[in-house]
Amino acid sequence: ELGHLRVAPPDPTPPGRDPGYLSYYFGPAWRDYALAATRGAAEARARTVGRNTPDGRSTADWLSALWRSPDDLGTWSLLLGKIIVGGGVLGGLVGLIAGGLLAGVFVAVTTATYGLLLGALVACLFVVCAVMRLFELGLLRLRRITVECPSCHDRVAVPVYECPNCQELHRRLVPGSMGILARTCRCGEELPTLLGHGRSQLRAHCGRDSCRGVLPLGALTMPTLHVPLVAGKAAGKTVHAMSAIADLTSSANGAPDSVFDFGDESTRERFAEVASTLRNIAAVPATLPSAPLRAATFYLGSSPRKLVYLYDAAGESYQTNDRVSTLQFLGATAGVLLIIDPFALTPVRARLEYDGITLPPHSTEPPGSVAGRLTQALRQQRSLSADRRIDVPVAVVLTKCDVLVGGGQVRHPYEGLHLAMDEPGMGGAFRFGAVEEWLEAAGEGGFVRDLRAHYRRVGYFAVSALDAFGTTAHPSARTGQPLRNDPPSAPLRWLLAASSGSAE
Ligand SMILES: Nc1nc2c(ncn2[C@@H]2O[C@H](COP(=O)(O)OP(=O)(O)OP(=O)(O)O)[C@@H](O)[C@H]2O)c(=O)[nH]1
Ligand SMILES: [Zn+2]
Ligand SMILES: [Zn+2]
Repeated sequence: ELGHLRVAPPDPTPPGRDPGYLSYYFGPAWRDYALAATRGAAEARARTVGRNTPDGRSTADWLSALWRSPDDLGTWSLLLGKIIVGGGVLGGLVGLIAGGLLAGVFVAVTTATYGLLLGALVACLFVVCAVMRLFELGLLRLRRITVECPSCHDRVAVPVYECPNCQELHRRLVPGSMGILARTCRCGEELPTLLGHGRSQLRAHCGRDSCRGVLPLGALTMPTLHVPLVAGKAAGKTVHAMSAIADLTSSANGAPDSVFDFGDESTRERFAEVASTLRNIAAVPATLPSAPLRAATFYLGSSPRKLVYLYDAAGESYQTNDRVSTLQFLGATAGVLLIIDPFALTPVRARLEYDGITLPPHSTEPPGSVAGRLTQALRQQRSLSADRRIDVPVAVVLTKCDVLVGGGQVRHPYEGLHLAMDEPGMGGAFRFGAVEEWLEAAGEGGFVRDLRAHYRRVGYFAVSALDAFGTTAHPSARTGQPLRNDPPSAPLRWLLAASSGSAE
Protein backbone atom coordinates (compact mmCIF):
# COMPACT_ATOMS: atom_id res chain seq x y z
CA GLU A 1 0.00 0.00 0.00
CA LEU A 2 1.72 3.15 -1.27
CA GLY A 3 -1.01 5.62 -0.34
CA HIS A 4 1.22 7.28 2.21
CA LEU A 5 3.73 8.20 -0.52
CA ARG A 6 1.56 11.05 -1.76
CA VAL A 7 0.88 13.61 0.88
CA ALA A 8 -2.14 15.19 -0.73
CA PRO A 9 -2.59 18.85 0.09
CA PRO A 10 -5.48 19.44 2.46
CA ASP A 11 -8.68 20.54 0.83
CA PRO A 12 -9.17 23.50 0.78
CA THR A 13 -5.54 24.59 0.80
CA PRO A 14 -4.71 26.75 3.81
CA PRO A 15 -3.49 30.25 2.92
CA GLY A 16 0.22 30.39 2.19
CA ARG A 17 0.41 26.78 1.01
CA ASP A 18 0.35 25.95 -2.70
CA PRO A 19 -2.04 23.27 -3.94
CA GLY A 20 0.69 20.75 -4.77
CA TYR A 21 2.07 17.49 -3.41
CA LEU A 22 5.13 17.59 -1.18
CA SER A 23 7.96 15.77 -2.90
CA TYR A 24 9.22 12.51 -1.33
CA TYR A 25 12.19 13.71 0.69
CA PHE A 26 10.35 16.71 2.08
CA GLY A 27 7.24 14.91 3.32
CA PRO A 28 6.59 11.20 2.80
CA ALA A 29 10.21 10.25 3.63
CA TRP A 30 9.77 11.62 7.14
CA ARG A 31 6.47 9.84 7.51
CA ASP A 32 8.15 6.60 6.41
CA TYR A 33 10.96 7.30 8.81
CA ALA A 34 8.61 7.79 11.74
CA LEU A 35 6.66 4.70 10.69
CA ALA A 36 9.82 2.56 10.50
CA ALA A 37 11.10 3.78 13.85
CA THR A 38 7.83 3.18 15.73
CA ARG A 39 7.19 -0.13 13.97
CA GLY A 40 10.72 -1.34 14.77
CA ALA A 41 10.40 -0.34 18.40
CA ALA A 42 6.99 -1.98 18.72
CA GLU A 43 8.30 -5.18 17.17
CA ALA A 44 11.32 -5.27 19.46
CA ARG A 45 9.09 -4.72 22.46
CA ALA A 46 6.72 -7.50 21.36
CA ARG A 47 9.62 -9.89 20.83
CA THR A 48 10.99 -9.32 24.33
CA VAL A 49 8.59 -8.16 27.05
CA GLY A 50 5.30 -8.66 25.17
CA ARG A 51 2.92 -11.22 26.72
CA ASN A 52 0.83 -13.90 24.99
CA THR A 53 2.16 -12.98 21.54
CA PRO A 54 0.35 -14.88 18.78
CA ASP A 55 3.30 -15.83 16.58
CA GLY A 56 5.76 -17.87 18.61
CA ARG A 57 6.72 -16.61 21.99
CA SER A 58 8.39 -13.53 23.28
CA THR A 59 11.28 -13.89 25.69
CA ALA A 60 8.97 -12.90 28.55
CA ASP A 61 6.41 -15.55 27.51
CA TRP A 62 9.13 -18.12 27.29
CA LEU A 63 10.53 -17.24 30.74
CA SER A 64 7.11 -17.36 32.38
CA ALA A 65 6.44 -20.75 30.75
CA LEU A 66 9.77 -21.94 32.08
CA TRP A 67 8.84 -20.69 35.56
CA ARG A 68 5.54 -22.53 35.40
CA SER A 69 6.99 -25.77 33.99
CA PRO A 70 7.59 -27.48 37.39
CA ASP A 71 3.90 -26.85 38.39
CA ASP A 72 2.85 -30.22 36.96
CA LEU A 73 5.31 -32.10 39.17
CA GLY A 74 4.42 -33.44 42.61
CA THR A 75 4.62 -31.27 45.72
CA TRP A 76 7.89 -32.67 46.98
CA SER A 77 9.77 -31.94 43.83
CA LEU A 78 8.01 -28.61 43.16
CA LEU A 79 10.29 -26.67 45.45
CA LEU A 80 13.39 -28.31 43.98
CA GLY A 81 12.06 -27.74 40.46
CA LYS A 82 11.34 -24.07 41.25
CA ILE A 83 14.84 -23.64 42.64
CA ILE A 84 16.44 -25.17 39.54
CA VAL A 85 14.15 -23.34 37.10
CA GLY A 86 14.39 -20.15 39.19
CA GLY A 87 18.11 -19.98 38.47
CA GLY A 88 17.41 -20.24 34.77
CA VAL A 89 14.61 -17.65 34.91
CA LEU A 90 16.78 -15.26 36.92
CA GLY A 91 19.58 -15.66 34.38
CA GLY A 92 17.05 -15.14 31.61
CA LEU A 93 15.69 -11.97 33.28
CA VAL A 94 19.19 -10.54 33.73
CA GLY A 95 19.91 -11.38 30.08
CA LEU A 96 16.59 -9.86 29.02
CA ILE A 97 17.30 -6.58 30.81
CA ALA A 98 20.89 -6.38 29.58
CA GLY A 99 19.90 -7.43 26.06
CA GLY A 100 16.95 -5.04 26.08
CA LEU A 101 19.15 -2.16 27.12
CA LEU A 102 21.72 -3.03 24.46
CA ALA A 103 19.09 -3.49 21.79
CA GLY A 104 17.48 -0.21 22.83
CA VAL A 105 20.80 1.59 22.50
CA PHE A 106 21.36 -0.05 19.11
CA VAL A 107 17.90 0.87 17.83
CA ALA A 108 18.27 4.43 19.12
CA VAL A 109 21.67 4.85 17.47
CA THR A 110 20.55 3.46 14.09
CA THR A 111 17.34 5.48 14.18
CA ALA A 112 19.23 8.65 15.00
CA THR A 113 21.83 7.95 12.30
CA TYR A 114 19.14 7.34 9.73
CA GLY A 115 17.36 10.51 10.83
CA LEU A 116 20.57 12.51 10.57
CA LEU A 117 21.28 11.15 7.09
CA LEU A 118 17.76 11.95 5.95
CA GLY A 119 18.07 15.42 7.47
CA ALA A 120 21.39 15.98 5.71
CA LEU A 121 19.89 14.84 2.42
CA VAL A 122 16.96 17.23 2.80
CA ALA A 123 19.35 20.04 3.71
CA CYS A 124 21.37 19.28 0.55
CA LEU A 125 18.21 19.35 -1.54
CA PHE A 126 17.30 22.72 -0.03
CA VAL A 127 20.73 24.00 -0.99
CA VAL A 128 20.27 22.64 -4.53
CA CYS A 129 16.91 24.44 -4.75
CA ALA A 130 18.41 27.67 -3.48
CA VAL A 131 21.29 27.45 -5.96
CA MET A 132 18.93 26.83 -8.88
CA ARG A 133 16.74 29.71 -7.79
CA LEU A 134 19.72 32.06 -7.42
CA PHE A 135 21.07 30.96 -10.78
CA GLU A 136 17.77 31.82 -12.45
CA LEU A 137 17.54 35.17 -10.67
CA GLY A 138 21.16 35.93 -11.52
CA LEU A 139 20.55 35.23 -15.19
CA LEU A 140 17.54 37.55 -15.19
CA ARG A 141 19.56 40.24 -13.43
CA LEU A 142 22.39 39.84 -15.92
CA ARG A 143 20.07 40.16 -18.89
CA ARG A 144 18.25 42.99 -17.10
CA ILE A 145 14.93 41.24 -17.49
CA THR A 146 12.06 42.18 -15.23
CA VAL A 147 8.32 41.88 -15.54
CA GLU A 148 5.84 44.48 -14.42
CA CYS A 149 2.14 43.98 -14.06
CA PRO A 150 0.28 45.61 -16.98
CA SER A 151 -2.64 46.31 -14.63
CA CYS A 152 -1.07 47.77 -11.47
CA HIS A 153 2.51 48.43 -12.67
CA ASP A 154 4.07 46.66 -9.71
CA ARG A 155 7.28 44.81 -10.46
CA VAL A 156 6.46 41.13 -10.12
CA ALA A 157 9.29 39.19 -8.46
CA VAL A 158 7.59 35.79 -8.45
CA PRO A 159 4.52 35.62 -10.67
CA VAL A 160 1.58 33.55 -9.51
CA TYR A 161 1.16 30.70 -11.99
CA GLU A 162 -2.05 29.05 -13.00
CA CYS A 163 -2.32 25.28 -13.44
CA PRO A 164 -3.34 24.74 -17.09
CA ASN A 165 -5.52 21.82 -16.04
CA CYS A 166 -7.42 22.94 -12.93
CA GLN A 167 -6.72 26.73 -12.88
CA GLU A 168 -5.58 26.57 -9.25
CA LEU A 169 -3.00 29.27 -8.48
CA HIS A 170 0.54 28.41 -7.38
CA ARG A 171 2.11 31.34 -5.54
CA ARG A 172 5.66 30.06 -5.33
CA LEU A 173 6.30 27.86 -8.33
CA VAL A 174 10.05 27.63 -7.76
CA PRO A 175 12.35 24.69 -6.93
CA GLY A 176 11.45 23.70 -3.38
CA SER A 177 9.74 21.23 -1.11
CA MET A 178 7.07 20.45 -3.69
CA GLY A 179 9.60 19.45 -6.29
CA ILE A 180 12.90 20.53 -7.69
CA LEU A 181 12.38 20.56 -11.46
CA ALA A 182 8.64 20.03 -11.44
CA ARG A 183 5.84 19.74 -8.95
CA THR A 184 2.58 17.86 -9.02
CA CYS A 185 -0.50 20.03 -8.76
CA ARG A 186 -3.37 18.90 -6.57
CA CYS A 187 -5.12 17.81 -9.77
CA GLY A 188 -2.18 15.63 -10.83
CA GLU A 189 -0.79 17.98 -13.49
CA GLU A 190 3.01 18.31 -13.61
CA LEU A 191 4.12 21.93 -13.43
CA PRO A 192 7.72 22.93 -14.33
CA THR A 193 9.45 25.09 -11.71
CA LEU A 194 12.09 26.68 -13.94
CA LEU A 195 11.49 29.31 -16.63
CA GLY A 196 13.69 27.45 -19.10
CA HIS A 197 11.82 24.20 -18.47
CA GLY A 198 8.45 25.56 -19.49
CA ARG A 199 7.35 27.63 -16.51
CA SER A 200 7.37 30.72 -18.73
CA GLN A 201 4.71 29.14 -20.93
CA LEU A 202 2.20 28.87 -18.08
CA ARG A 203 -0.41 31.56 -17.62
CA ALA A 204 1.01 33.98 -15.06
CA HIS A 205 -0.63 36.54 -12.81
CA CYS A 206 0.48 39.57 -10.82
CA GLY A 207 1.77 38.64 -7.36
CA ARG A 208 -0.36 41.24 -5.61
CA ASP A 209 -3.44 39.67 -4.00
CA SER A 210 -5.56 42.73 -4.69
CA CYS A 211 -4.60 42.75 -8.39
CA ARG A 212 -3.90 39.31 -9.89
CA GLY A 213 -3.69 40.88 -13.36
CA VAL A 214 -2.65 38.56 -16.19
CA LEU A 215 0.99 38.92 -17.26
CA PRO A 216 2.08 38.63 -20.90
CA LEU A 217 2.88 35.10 -22.00
CA GLY A 218 6.59 34.38 -22.02
CA ALA A 219 7.29 37.19 -19.57
CA LEU A 220 10.74 36.92 -17.95
CA THR A 221 12.24 35.23 -21.00
CA MET A 222 12.97 38.38 -22.99
CA PRO A 223 13.78 42.04 -22.36
CA THR A 224 10.73 44.18 -21.65
CA LEU A 225 10.58 47.78 -22.81
CA HIS A 226 8.22 50.15 -21.07
CA VAL A 227 6.92 53.05 -23.08
CA PRO A 228 4.47 55.39 -21.36
CA LEU A 229 2.29 57.63 -23.50
CA VAL A 230 2.24 61.05 -21.88
CA ALA A 231 -0.25 63.68 -22.93
CA GLY A 232 -2.98 66.02 -21.85
CA LYS A 233 -6.55 64.79 -21.94
CA ALA A 234 -7.97 64.02 -25.40
CA ALA A 235 -4.63 64.74 -27.09
CA GLY A 236 -5.01 61.46 -28.97
CA LYS A 237 -3.06 59.00 -26.84
CA THR A 238 -5.37 56.03 -27.25
CA VAL A 239 -5.80 56.57 -30.95
CA HIS A 240 -2.04 56.95 -31.41
CA ALA A 241 -1.26 53.78 -29.44
CA MET A 242 -3.76 51.83 -31.48
CA SER A 243 -2.63 53.24 -34.81
CA ALA A 244 1.01 52.47 -33.90
CA ILE A 245 -0.03 48.88 -33.22
CA ALA A 246 -2.06 48.80 -36.44
CA ASP A 247 0.97 50.07 -38.33
CA LEU A 248 3.19 47.42 -36.73
CA THR A 249 0.75 44.63 -37.58
CA SER A 250 0.29 45.77 -41.17
CA SER A 251 3.97 46.47 -41.82
CA ALA A 252 5.14 43.05 -40.61
CA ASN A 253 6.83 41.79 -43.78
CA GLY A 254 8.94 38.85 -42.71
CA ALA A 255 11.99 40.95 -41.85
CA PRO A 256 13.40 39.92 -38.45
CA ASP A 257 12.71 43.28 -36.83
CA SER A 258 9.16 43.51 -38.14
CA VAL A 259 7.84 40.36 -36.45
CA PHE A 260 4.81 41.32 -34.37
CA ASP A 261 2.54 39.47 -31.99
CA PHE A 262 0.14 40.49 -29.25
CA GLY A 263 1.40 40.04 -25.70
CA ASP A 264 -1.90 39.32 -24.03
CA GLU A 265 -5.48 38.61 -24.91
CA SER A 266 -6.87 41.90 -23.67
CA THR A 267 -4.55 43.88 -25.97
CA ARG A 268 -5.58 41.68 -28.88
CA GLU A 269 -9.27 42.08 -28.08
CA ARG A 270 -9.02 45.79 -27.52
CA PHE A 271 -7.19 46.23 -30.80
CA ALA A 272 -9.79 44.16 -32.64
CA GLU A 273 -12.52 46.40 -31.21
CA VAL A 274 -10.75 49.61 -32.15
CA ALA A 275 -9.30 48.54 -35.52
CA SER A 276 -12.49 49.16 -37.45
CA THR A 277 -13.05 52.61 -35.93
CA LEU A 278 -9.44 53.51 -36.77
CA ARG A 279 -10.32 53.16 -40.42
CA ASN A 280 -12.92 55.86 -39.94
CA ILE A 281 -11.33 58.28 -37.50
CA ALA A 282 -14.08 60.87 -37.82
CA ALA A 283 -16.43 58.45 -36.09
CA VAL A 284 -14.16 58.00 -33.07
CA PRO A 285 -15.85 59.32 -29.93
CA ALA A 286 -14.12 62.02 -27.88
CA THR A 287 -12.63 59.42 -25.59
CA LEU A 288 -12.36 55.80 -26.52
CA PRO A 289 -13.34 53.38 -23.80
CA SER A 290 -10.04 52.60 -22.15
CA ALA A 291 -9.18 51.31 -18.72
CA PRO A 292 -6.71 53.70 -17.08
CA LEU A 293 -3.17 52.45 -16.57
CA ARG A 294 -3.77 49.24 -18.45
CA ALA A 295 -0.78 48.53 -20.67
CA ALA A 296 -1.04 47.28 -24.22
CA THR A 297 1.61 44.58 -24.56
CA PHE A 298 3.11 43.08 -27.69
CA TYR A 299 6.21 41.30 -28.94
CA LEU A 300 8.40 42.92 -31.52
CA GLY A 301 11.27 41.52 -33.58
CA SER A 302 12.64 38.01 -33.60
CA SER A 303 16.28 38.22 -32.59
CA PRO A 304 16.27 39.51 -30.03
CA ARG A 305 12.57 39.36 -29.34
CA LYS A 306 11.33 42.19 -27.17
CA LEU A 307 8.23 42.59 -25.08
CA VAL A 308 6.87 46.12 -25.35
CA TYR A 309 4.51 47.68 -22.82
CA LEU A 310 2.65 50.71 -24.08
CA TYR A 311 1.21 52.43 -21.05
CA ASP A 312 -1.90 54.17 -22.13
CA ALA A 313 -2.26 56.28 -19.01
CA ALA A 314 -5.56 58.13 -19.20
CA GLY A 315 -4.99 61.87 -19.32
CA GLU A 316 -6.79 62.62 -16.11
CA SER A 317 -4.87 60.04 -14.07
CA TYR A 318 -1.57 61.52 -15.22
CA GLN A 319 -2.82 64.99 -14.38
CA THR A 320 -3.65 64.13 -10.79
CA ASN A 321 0.10 64.28 -10.15
CA ASP A 322 -0.25 61.38 -7.76
CA ARG A 323 3.38 61.06 -6.80
CA VAL A 324 3.44 57.36 -6.00
CA SER A 325 1.69 56.04 -9.07
CA THR A 326 3.51 58.44 -11.38
CA LEU A 327 6.94 57.48 -10.09
CA GLN A 328 6.14 53.80 -10.09
CA PHE A 329 4.91 54.16 -13.62
CA LEU A 330 8.13 55.83 -14.76
CA GLY A 331 10.52 53.47 -12.97
CA ALA A 332 11.15 51.06 -15.82
CA THR A 333 10.75 53.49 -18.71
CA ALA A 334 12.68 52.70 -21.90
CA GLY A 335 11.40 55.84 -23.60
CA VAL A 336 8.48 58.26 -23.53
CA LEU A 337 5.96 59.02 -26.24
CA LEU A 338 5.04 62.65 -25.60
CA ILE A 339 1.82 63.21 -27.51
CA ILE A 340 1.22 66.78 -28.63
CA ASP A 341 -2.18 67.79 -29.94
CA PRO A 342 -1.63 70.63 -32.46
CA PHE A 343 -5.07 71.99 -31.58
CA ALA A 344 -4.09 72.39 -27.94
CA LEU A 345 -1.85 75.25 -29.13
CA THR A 346 -3.95 78.40 -28.95
CA PRO A 347 -2.54 80.21 -32.03
CA VAL A 348 -3.00 77.11 -34.20
CA ARG A 349 -6.51 76.48 -32.98
CA ALA A 350 -7.51 80.14 -33.35
CA ARG A 351 -6.30 80.35 -36.96
CA LEU A 352 -7.93 77.08 -37.99
CA GLU A 353 -11.21 78.06 -36.36
CA TYR A 354 -11.00 81.40 -38.16
CA ASP A 355 -10.58 79.46 -41.41
CA GLY A 356 -13.72 77.52 -40.58
CA ILE A 357 -11.96 74.16 -40.50
CA THR A 358 -13.73 71.59 -38.35
CA LEU A 359 -11.41 70.30 -35.68
CA PRO A 360 -11.55 66.87 -34.11
CA PRO A 361 -12.06 66.73 -30.34
CA HIS A 362 -8.89 68.20 -28.88
CA SER A 363 -6.88 68.74 -25.75
CA THR A 364 -6.71 72.09 -23.99
CA GLU A 365 -3.63 71.50 -21.89
CA PRO A 366 -0.48 73.29 -23.10
CA PRO A 367 2.29 70.78 -23.99
CA GLY A 368 4.76 72.65 -21.81
CA SER A 369 2.90 71.83 -18.62
CA VAL A 370 2.53 68.15 -19.56
CA ALA A 371 6.25 67.93 -20.34
CA GLY A 372 7.11 69.86 -17.18
CA ARG A 373 5.32 67.34 -15.00
CA LEU A 374 7.01 64.46 -16.81
CA THR A 375 10.46 66.02 -16.39
CA GLN A 376 9.89 66.71 -12.72
CA ALA A 377 8.68 63.15 -12.10
CA LEU A 378 11.60 61.58 -14.01
CA ARG A 379 14.16 63.69 -12.15
CA GLN A 380 12.58 62.83 -8.84
CA GLN A 381 12.35 59.15 -9.68
CA ARG A 382 15.98 58.96 -10.81
CA SER A 383 17.22 61.47 -8.18
CA LEU A 384 19.05 63.39 -10.92
CA SER A 385 20.63 66.72 -10.11
CA ALA A 386 19.38 69.71 -12.11
CA ASP A 387 22.55 70.00 -14.22
CA ARG A 388 22.40 66.42 -15.55
CA ARG A 389 20.29 65.67 -18.61
CA ILE A 390 17.85 62.78 -18.48
CA ASP A 391 18.92 59.70 -20.42
CA VAL A 392 15.39 58.52 -21.25
CA PRO A 393 14.73 59.17 -24.96
CA VAL A 394 11.62 61.25 -25.65
CA ALA A 395 9.67 61.06 -28.91
CA VAL A 396 7.56 64.17 -29.41
CA VAL A 397 4.57 63.09 -31.48
CA LEU A 398 2.48 65.75 -33.18
CA THR A 399 -0.84 63.98 -33.77
CA LYS A 400 -3.88 64.65 -35.98
CA CYS A 401 -1.66 66.02 -38.78
CA ASP A 402 -4.20 64.90 -41.40
CA VAL A 403 -6.12 68.08 -40.57
CA LEU A 404 -3.04 70.19 -41.41
CA VAL A 405 -2.83 68.68 -44.90
CA GLY A 406 -6.33 69.96 -45.58
CA GLY A 407 -5.57 73.65 -46.04
CA GLY A 408 -6.06 76.85 -44.10
CA GLN A 409 -3.41 79.24 -42.80
CA VAL A 410 -1.55 76.71 -40.69
CA ARG A 411 0.95 74.81 -42.76
CA HIS A 412 1.89 71.19 -42.24
CA PRO A 413 5.32 70.72 -40.58
CA TYR A 414 6.66 68.84 -43.59
CA GLU A 415 5.42 71.38 -46.09
CA GLY A 416 8.32 72.39 -48.30
CA LEU A 417 10.40 69.43 -47.19
CA HIS A 418 11.82 67.80 -50.29
CA LEU A 419 10.17 64.43 -50.86
CA ALA A 420 13.55 62.82 -51.58
CA MET A 421 14.37 63.50 -47.95
CA ASP A 422 11.15 61.80 -47.08
CA GLU A 423 12.48 58.31 -47.59
CA PRO A 424 13.08 56.31 -44.44
CA GLY A 425 16.56 56.85 -43.07
CA MET A 426 17.16 59.89 -45.29
CA GLY A 427 15.70 62.82 -43.55
CA GLY A 428 15.44 62.00 -39.84
CA ALA A 429 17.31 65.13 -38.80
CA PHE A 430 15.49 67.29 -41.37
CA ARG A 431 12.15 66.00 -40.23
CA PHE A 432 13.01 66.50 -36.55
CA GLY A 433 14.11 70.03 -37.38
CA ALA A 434 10.97 70.70 -39.42
CA VAL A 435 8.68 69.75 -36.53
CA GLU A 436 10.80 71.75 -34.07
CA GLU A 437 10.49 74.81 -36.31
CA TRP A 438 6.77 74.27 -36.68
CA LEU A 439 6.38 74.16 -32.88
CA GLU A 440 8.51 77.30 -32.48
CA ALA A 441 6.38 79.09 -35.07
CA ALA A 442 3.29 78.03 -33.12
CA GLY A 443 4.63 79.73 -30.01
CA GLU A 444 6.14 76.65 -28.37
CA GLY A 445 9.80 77.67 -28.58
CA GLY A 446 10.06 77.45 -24.80
CA PHE A 447 8.78 73.90 -24.84
CA VAL A 448 11.36 72.88 -27.47
CA ARG A 449 14.18 74.58 -25.55
CA ASP A 450 13.15 72.92 -22.28
CA LEU A 451 13.20 69.49 -23.86
CA ARG A 452 16.65 70.14 -25.28
CA ALA A 453 17.87 71.30 -21.88
CA HIS A 454 16.47 68.37 -19.92
CA TYR A 455 16.84 65.36 -22.25
CA ARG A 456 19.83 63.92 -24.04
CA ARG A 457 17.78 62.51 -26.92
CA VAL A 458 14.61 64.03 -28.33
CA GLY A 459 12.97 62.97 -31.60
CA TYR A 460 10.14 64.78 -33.38
CA PHE A 461 7.40 63.21 -35.46
CA ALA A 462 4.25 64.29 -37.25
CA VAL A 463 1.63 61.56 -37.54
CA SER A 464 -2.00 60.90 -38.30
CA ALA A 465 -4.23 58.05 -37.28
CA LEU A 466 -5.47 57.99 -40.87
CA ASP A 467 -2.15 56.35 -41.75
CA ALA A 468 -2.75 53.47 -39.34
CA PHE A 469 -2.95 50.96 -42.17
CA GLY A 470 -0.29 52.45 -44.42
CA THR A 471 1.29 55.86 -44.92
CA THR A 472 0.54 57.49 -48.24
CA ALA A 473 1.50 60.88 -49.60
CA HIS A 474 -1.34 63.43 -49.70
CA PRO A 475 -1.18 66.53 -51.88
CA SER A 476 -1.13 69.65 -49.73
CA ALA A 477 -4.27 71.75 -50.19
CA ARG A 478 -2.09 74.85 -50.08
CA THR A 479 0.80 74.02 -52.42
CA GLY A 480 -0.33 70.88 -54.21
CA GLN A 481 2.98 69.30 -53.24
CA PRO A 482 2.74 65.75 -51.91
CA LEU A 483 3.13 65.51 -48.14
CA ARG A 484 3.76 62.44 -46.12
CA ASN A 485 3.29 62.03 -42.37
CA ASP A 486 5.58 59.76 -40.40
CA PRO A 487 4.31 56.20 -40.10
CA PRO A 488 2.43 55.90 -36.78
CA SER A 489 4.94 53.32 -35.52
CA ALA A 490 7.97 55.50 -36.38
CA PRO A 491 8.19 57.26 -32.98
CA LEU A 492 8.01 53.95 -31.12
CA ARG A 493 10.62 52.32 -33.37
CA TRP A 494 12.92 55.29 -32.90
CA LEU A 495 12.51 55.07 -29.10
CA LEU A 496 13.25 51.36 -29.02
CA ALA A 497 16.34 51.79 -31.19
CA ALA A 498 17.51 54.72 -29.04
CA SER A 499 16.99 52.85 -25.77
CA SER A 500 18.71 49.65 -26.93
CA GLY A 501 21.58 51.82 -28.19
CA SER A 502 21.99 53.31 -24.73
CA ALA A 503 21.95 49.93 -23.03
CA GLU A 504 24.97 48.68 -24.95
N1 LIG B 1 -8.48 63.73 -37.34
C1 LIG B 1 -7.87 63.06 -36.40
N2 LIG B 1 -8.44 62.92 -35.18
C2 LIG B 1 -7.79 62.24 -34.23
C3 LIG B 1 -6.52 61.66 -34.46
N3 LIG B 1 -6.12 61.05 -33.33
C4 LIG B 1 -7.09 61.25 -32.42
N4 LIG B 1 -8.10 61.95 -32.96
C5 LIG B 1 -9.32 62.35 -32.27
O1 LIG B 1 -8.99 62.91 -31.01
C6 LIG B 1 -9.92 62.50 -30.01
C7 LIG B 1 -9.19 62.07 -28.78
O2 LIG B 1 -8.42 60.93 -29.06
P1 LIG B 1 -8.10 59.86 -27.96
O3 LIG B 1 -7.05 58.98 -28.49
O4 LIG B 1 -9.33 59.24 -27.45
O5 LIG B 1 -7.49 60.80 -26.82
P2 LIG B 1 -6.82 60.35 -25.45
O6 LIG B 1 -5.63 61.21 -25.27
O7 LIG B 1 -6.61 58.90 -25.40
O8 LIG B 1 -7.97 60.76 -24.47
P3 LIG B 1 -7.98 60.52 -22.88
O9 LIG B 1 -7.60 59.10 -22.67
O10 LIG B 1 -9.38 60.83 -22.50
O11 LIG B 1 -7.00 61.49 -22.34
C8 LIG B 1 -10.76 61.41 -30.63
O12 LIG B 1 -12.06 61.88 -30.80
C9 LIG B 1 -10.16 61.14 -31.99
O13 LIG B 1 -11.15 61.03 -32.97
C10 LIG B 1 -5.93 61.83 -35.76
O14 LIG B 1 -4.82 61.38 -36.04
N5 LIG B 1 -6.65 62.53 -36.68
ZN1 LIG C 1 -0.85 43.84 -10.65
ZN1 LIG D 1 -3.96 21.57 -11.33
